[in-house]
Amino acid sequence: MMKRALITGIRGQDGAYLAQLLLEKGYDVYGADRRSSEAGFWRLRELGLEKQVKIIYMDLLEHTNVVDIIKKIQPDEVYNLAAQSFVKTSFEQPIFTAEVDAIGVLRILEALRYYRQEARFYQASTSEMFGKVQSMPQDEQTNFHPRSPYSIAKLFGHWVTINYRESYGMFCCSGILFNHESPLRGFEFVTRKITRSVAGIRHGREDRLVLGNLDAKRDWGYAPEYVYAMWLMLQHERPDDYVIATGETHSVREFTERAFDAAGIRIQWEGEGPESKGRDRKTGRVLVEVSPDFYRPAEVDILRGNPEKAIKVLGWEPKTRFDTLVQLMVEHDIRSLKP
Ligand code: NAP
Ligand code: F7E
Repeated sequence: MMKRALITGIRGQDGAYLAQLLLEKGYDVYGADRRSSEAGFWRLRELGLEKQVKIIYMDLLEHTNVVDIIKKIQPDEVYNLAAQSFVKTSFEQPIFTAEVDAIGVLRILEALRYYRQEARFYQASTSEMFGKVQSMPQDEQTNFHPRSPYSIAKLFGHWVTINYRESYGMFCCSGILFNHESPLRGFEFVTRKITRSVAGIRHGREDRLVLGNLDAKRDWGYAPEYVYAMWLMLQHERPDDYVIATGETHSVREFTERAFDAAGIRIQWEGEGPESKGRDRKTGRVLVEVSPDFYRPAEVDILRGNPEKAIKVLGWEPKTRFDTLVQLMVEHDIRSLKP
């Protein structure tokens, strides 16, 4: 029989790639959307999947709605990808973020406990939970020190997922995923903001790129490989938690430099902190500036994950390395912004 999967956050980056993977594997895919005034699903459309995913309305804030959907669909696998996922916004909307990213997880788990206990459940946890890192690199044993309302809410989601596994024997997995990017990444996240702007500058449509903290470092991987890890977790005989990462770390400054390189523009840096500037080596024109508007009240300075457990137990492997990732995102944006 065809397996039935329910993906929350179907409108997001990971929702689209996971839907693609599950459809290829022959699943019946239900995509939960909270409904917005924006018609259509641009990411599903970009992957040619708009007609293949069955869209249903489900807002994680609405308990009866969540219960109703679980009762009706009776999914075999549930992937909870829905979240207010932008860290900066979580400082401005901490309560909303906690409602969705923390209590929202519990709403799904409660619905499953009552109406579909045999379903396998994936929770989208995050490297942001490591925050002010306690050791390098971070793995499943590393202590958490979250630095934003987002990561604090996600920490609740992580622990409640483990708790439902331990309390009720439910098949619940938490994937601690490090940053993963792609041409479907939201435009407010730093990688996409950079690649989009670099493409705009290359086509003469934009003047300059304004960023926040250039010295923040992240472990950036390629999103399609990360959704594959989610699926692997739910296929394993035992539910568990896994770190998914590349094991490399790079700064926002390096990402920016590589992105301009990929567009054939060499950047020369000058100054420090908010005074930093990036100039075109050839023309001397300022192409990158810093504005404290993009700083966060508390920053996560550096993240680097150790995916050994996922490699050994799941047979997962990070394939796309930093340079290739930057290159493919820039090339995509240059193509798509072409006049
Ligand atoms: P994304 O693009 O921001 O997608 C999240 C989706 O959740 C959005 O489509 C959003 O709907 C939906 N959503 C927000 N509030 C909701 C609510 N109340 N009810 C139902 N749906 C709601 O995020 P992503 O990058 O695909 O990430 C997927 C998940 O992994 C998220 O939980 C994120 O926190 C987590 N994560 C991401 C990364 C990463 O690097 N990408 C790393 C670790 C963990 P709208 O489109 O209507 O806003
Ligand atoms: O920031 C710095 C910023 O917004 C990365 C989410 O998917 O990954 C993501 O969270 C770094 C931070 O991602 C700008 O201060 C500098 O240090 O791309 P980001 P994030 O906060 O790491 C994790 C794993 C998730 O779980 C989240 O859902 O870049 N930075 N200048 C900037 N960031 C942004 N957005 N914009 C800037 O102009």
